[in-house]
Amino acid sequence: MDRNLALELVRVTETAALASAGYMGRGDKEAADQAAVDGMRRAFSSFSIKGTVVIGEGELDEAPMLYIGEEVGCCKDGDMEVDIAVDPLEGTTLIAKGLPNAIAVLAMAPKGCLLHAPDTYMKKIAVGPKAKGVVDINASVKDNLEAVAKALNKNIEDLTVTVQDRPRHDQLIKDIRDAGARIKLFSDGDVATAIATGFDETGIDIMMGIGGAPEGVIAAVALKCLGGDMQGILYPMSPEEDARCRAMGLSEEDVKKVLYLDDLVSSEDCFFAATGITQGDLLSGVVYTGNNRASTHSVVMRGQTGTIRFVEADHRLDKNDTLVEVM
Ligand code: VTB
Ligand code: MG
Ligand code: MG
Repeated sequence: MDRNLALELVRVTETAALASAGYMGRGDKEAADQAAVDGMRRAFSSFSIKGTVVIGEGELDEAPMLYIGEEVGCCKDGDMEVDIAVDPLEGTTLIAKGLPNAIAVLAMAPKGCLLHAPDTYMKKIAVGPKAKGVVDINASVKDNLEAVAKALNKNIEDLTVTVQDRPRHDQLIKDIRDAGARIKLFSDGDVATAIATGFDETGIDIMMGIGGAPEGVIAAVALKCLGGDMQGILYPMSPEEDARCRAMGLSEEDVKKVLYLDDLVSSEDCFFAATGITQGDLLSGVVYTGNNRASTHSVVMRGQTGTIRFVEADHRLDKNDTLVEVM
């Protein structure tokens, strides 16, 4: 894929972030989400790819935009066929309350290279590049923490594990505490915390726990670009979720299989982009700087070369056609 697509991708996540940031603290998850979806979709319309959404806002009947199967991009002859995974507002509750780590995010890979994850939960473990190859999602928490501590040349007591604050993680949290590691609980947004494992300055070494399967695939693309590691196991928690797995042709046995990084995203030729909406561990949020301006902070990664770019942008809200249209 053309390396110039990286900047195009950032435009898309920036637009989604700017479109939804105004809803911070309004307590209206749906409106913020809709604004992000509208912004992202409009930005896609001038992006020269032939893209198909494989992870999106849901099935056509429940999601009018960025639904699974929707074609995006203004494809011209010769444009590359790509699969796209989007979460225009990852962390709707976070923005509704003005809490940290809401991001606009998307991932892209050649056609057929992203796992078509059913809309169920997924058990996940993610680590940065220094701990690549040492974790095993089926090993005990203690064994994984020992292995990561060794790889990072730290004591277990110095490790920071990030876990979503949910009752389903009570045992996991207890096991991490018993092993002696530090924990950073987060209320929502495990894409942002998974990515944070790839950057020393966030102080986050491992992300563990059960979150969304679609979010798992998106995070996996980032970890692939970063040279980190991630494993997942689908984790349906209701009969409806079991049915979604069956509908995608997955048997009970298939569902239990460990999904390695290469199963989640099977090509190195992938891209990942995220823009902060609220202030986060890695990315700043949207800041309204006055005089119709707003600043954004994004990260864009390319798997082929491993280049990671941080993009700080200053936007004129009244001059950008796409934004004027969606805001
Ligand atoms: C997960 C997580 C997401 O929502 O999907 C979570 O991956 C849903 O978990 O990052 P609950 O049903 O327990 O709320 C997010 O936190 C936000 O989309
Ligand atoms: Mg979403
Ligand atoms: Mg989400």
